[in-house]
Amino acid sequence: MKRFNFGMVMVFLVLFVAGCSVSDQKERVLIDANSLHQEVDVVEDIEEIEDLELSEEALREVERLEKLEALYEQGLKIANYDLERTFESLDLYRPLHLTSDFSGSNMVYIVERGGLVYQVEKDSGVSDVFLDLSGLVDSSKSETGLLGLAFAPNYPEDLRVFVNYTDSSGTKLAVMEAGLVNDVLTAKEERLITILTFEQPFANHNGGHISFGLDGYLYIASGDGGSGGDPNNYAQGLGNPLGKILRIDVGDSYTFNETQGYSIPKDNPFVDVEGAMEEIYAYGLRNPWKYSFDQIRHVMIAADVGQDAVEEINLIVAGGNYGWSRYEGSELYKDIDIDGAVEMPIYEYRHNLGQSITGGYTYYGDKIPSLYGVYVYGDFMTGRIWGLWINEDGSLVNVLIAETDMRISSFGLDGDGEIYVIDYRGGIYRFVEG
Ligand SMILES: [Ca+2]
Repeated sequence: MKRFNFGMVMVFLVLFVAGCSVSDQKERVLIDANSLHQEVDVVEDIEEIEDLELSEEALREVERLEKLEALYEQGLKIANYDLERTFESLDLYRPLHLTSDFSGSNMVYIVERGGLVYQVEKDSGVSDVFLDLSGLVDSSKSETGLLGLAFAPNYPEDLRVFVNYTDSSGTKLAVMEAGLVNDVLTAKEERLITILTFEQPFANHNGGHISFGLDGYLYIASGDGGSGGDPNNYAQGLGNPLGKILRIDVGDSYTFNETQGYSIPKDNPFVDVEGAMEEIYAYGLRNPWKYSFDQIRHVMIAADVGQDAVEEINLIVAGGNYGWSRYEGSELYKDIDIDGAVEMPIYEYRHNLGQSITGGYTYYGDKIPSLYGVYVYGDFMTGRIWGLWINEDGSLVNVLIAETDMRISSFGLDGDGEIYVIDYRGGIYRFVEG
């Protein structure tokens, strides 16, 4: 039986009680703060904590804290890596995303900018077309097309599939339901409903990554609208959706989208702020090209592509201003006045090492133990791949882990948390410890 860190559990329980909402009243009674210390005194291991009848959510949190403690105890262990081509029979054209439905299925989904999504059985490599939006999207410019894909958090009980794409009118976030076509579960364009749309003043910097957060809300990355240097200072404006991370609540059914579209999470940072779009979660970004949620550290990490000099990695917090276009990375770019404090990047590199950052994922899979807990990211232009380790005190270790000749358009996770590297020229790769 695993021993458990009482201090950590106590801190968590106190925080959990403090953070309870009205709907959590049952839990609040069960772990009433007055009796907390007595309860903790008798708890000896995780199994006994389960006997306290904590909610599933609370148990998951206790489990996470145990993993977090083990992660920092283990520390960083980098090895040598090779990259091995996979799914070679797939003839991909400009792939820019790979994801899973996270249902325990054996499938990964690969997104092409032109609008095709393939579902690939990850062990056999057998593939089908899952979705074809090539008739809808405009992929005629280098940064336009089908840019994001996310499955409902409890897929396939909830069969919704979300996409983010550009067409001639700008950015569209849309939803449809998957259904069986010739015995293959396939997303059906016919029932595609657009739930959010905004104009793109220029063809470049469309962001486009969409993903559900650990809170169940849908996050949407948007670029600053394009051109160069954000000529209209969109990223700093709270009245527009450009240069932002947006966060919306899409409910838990297709009917919700059909009738309500989406709603604003009550704790979005700009709710009831005059002149601000309530969808905004964070701002001051240039072209966030891939963000992800660290499942154990519980942080949101976004890479933001630089203009002329600096590529950056940011920890995204609610209401955070990430500085663009006054700052490029931590350097002054343009002398404009901006309000309030700026969240500077946690890490940045200059253009001698790379010219277009591609954000990745924190690895928690089984196959490459030396990458456990490491945030893996790369550069589209130079093909370099790095691992960033975040210590408990926030200090960082950044290690070059591979030099490739790829155009790295994305990283991706399958349902087991195994990581893939996507070469925009058509290849999918996996890490192998060398
Ligand atoms: Ca910034």
